[in-house]
Amino acid sequence: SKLDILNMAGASERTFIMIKPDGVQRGVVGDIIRRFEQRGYKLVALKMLQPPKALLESHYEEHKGKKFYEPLLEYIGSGPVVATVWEGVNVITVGRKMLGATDPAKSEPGTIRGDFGIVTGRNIVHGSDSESAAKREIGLWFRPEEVSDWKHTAEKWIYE
Ligand code: IDP
Repeated sequence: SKLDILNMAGASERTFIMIKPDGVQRGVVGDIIRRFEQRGYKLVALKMLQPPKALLESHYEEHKGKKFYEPLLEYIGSGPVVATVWEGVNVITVGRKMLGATDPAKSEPGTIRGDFGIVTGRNIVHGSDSESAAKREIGLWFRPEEVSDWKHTAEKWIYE
């Protein structure tokens, strides 16, 4: 129906969520993935990798020259990360809410950073902050064939 189409609008929105090396070391990879799955979002790409420096330089290019830039590259490059792409209505905005504020001290309990982090320099997880950032970041971290198109059988129980 028309309503179904309306309520499904934006269902193909995608965001890039990365579990940082501290999230991996702290053993919260499964918890973070579980939160997005249980919310109803669809996992369309997932890999663990040791991020190459050039990739991190591109990913964080907007922060080049800031005082936290070098420590940031060292932190994210210090161990494997888990890179994921999630799909669903408003996933970019809702994903950022699920992450919490950049500074875990300002993140509400119940958010990922508010539950697992204390300081900005070890804030567990990354999430795209806009549509253009999401497109750019997904393209940086994944080849097109690494992103799966699949149908959620529960879709009609997640969307009206
Ligand atoms: P975001 O990750 O919430 O989008 P940004 O301002 O884009 O926040 O910063 C990117 C990342 O850089 C943060 O998640 C954090 O890891 C790191 N960062 C930002 N500001 C600081 C700082 O003042 N000290 C240490 N690390 C910082």
